[in-house]
Amino acid sequence: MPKPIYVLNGPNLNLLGSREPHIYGTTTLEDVRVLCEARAVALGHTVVFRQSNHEGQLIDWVQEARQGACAVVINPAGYGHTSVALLDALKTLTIPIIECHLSNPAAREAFRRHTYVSLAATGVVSGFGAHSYELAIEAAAGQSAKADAPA
Ligand code: CA2
Repeated sequence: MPKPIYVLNGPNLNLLGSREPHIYGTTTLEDVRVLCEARAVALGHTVVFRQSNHEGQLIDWVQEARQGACAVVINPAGYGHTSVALLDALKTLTIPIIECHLSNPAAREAFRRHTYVSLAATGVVSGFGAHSYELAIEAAAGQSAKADAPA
């Protein structure tokens, strides 16, 4: 069994499903966790699924992923647009990093068009609501298998 895929969620995503459904949908974060687990298990993987409103906590989990994960899926939420520290932590990883967004930040306010996380990401999935996470799990599993394949 490969190491787990870490799925890390940033600030305010614990409110998913209860506010701004026109932007983020009605799916809760617990629903998203169930979707991620199902997709991962179908692909022979497991997930460690976490959310924090605190930048340092997210950074600690990224550092933990250096040893503990085969890939990271991260929805950095607002910290994607602001956190050089989170970028610095992600840049220490040698495993695939999939940046994931429910909405399509590129189609929203100008300040959402830049994310620091993208500078470290292997790829980005955005705009498909909760399905973005399922696509991100598929990408993480595929990229991790590619990284492990003999040359
Ligand atoms: O589309 C995404 O997934 C975002 O990462 C969500 C962030 C936003 O800052 C990014 O630009 C795009 C916001 C997360 C806040 O989540 C909420 C969920 C429900 C109600 C209120 C906020």
